[in-house]
Amino acid sequence: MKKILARPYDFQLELASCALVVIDMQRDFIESGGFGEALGNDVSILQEIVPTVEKLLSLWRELSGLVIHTREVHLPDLSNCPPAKIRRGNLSTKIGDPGPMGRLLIAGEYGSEIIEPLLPLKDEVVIDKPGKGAFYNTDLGKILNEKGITQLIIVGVTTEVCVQTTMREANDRGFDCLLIEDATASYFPEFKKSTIDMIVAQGGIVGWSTPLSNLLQGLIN
Ligand code: C5J
Repeated sequence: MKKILARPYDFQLELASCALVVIDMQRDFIESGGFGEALGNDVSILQEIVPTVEKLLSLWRELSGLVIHTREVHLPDLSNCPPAKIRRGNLSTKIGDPGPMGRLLIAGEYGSEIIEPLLPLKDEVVIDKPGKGAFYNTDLGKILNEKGITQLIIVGVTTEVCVQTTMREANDRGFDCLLIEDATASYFPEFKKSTIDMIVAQGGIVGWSTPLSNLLQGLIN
């Protein structure tokens, strides 16, 4: 058991029961010309966390920890896309529309792929999810249970949408989640801060949060 300094109190990490979940580090959210930019966002703010996620990912691989990647993608005919996701916002550019990196958030398109520095290894699990949360309409829960995982280290984008939704879904399913603060980002820095505050409030009502430096420190002790 490794003691990790975290908010609201120390996280007791058990490597064999803990998976690293890397959420939606896809071109569509992080690079220019994707879904995130089509919604009017500045994607450079998400790019800032890439080196931190990369550092954690290589360390986790060295430790032989379980790595799970997720992608927010939909089938080309949109048959698995919750209809509200297409309707919502009355946007001029919607999921499935063509963009410079292919159709937005559609499986198989260039923009839907995970960015180069964080590409999954052959044996790593990649969960394609039609919802914001990674448990909704996916095999994630089954895979984690089969592998005896009870703790999740969570990183990725965006903090208040897919990261927070996944963390809440995981929490309700009994997983202890530790969010790595400098390995998650939002297009809205104030939303990131509020999300972290909400997660750790009331004794960790959703989970724990800490910077990567504390995780690294705890792992070497
Ligand atoms: C969003 C996500 N923000 N991965 N997706 O639509 O957070």
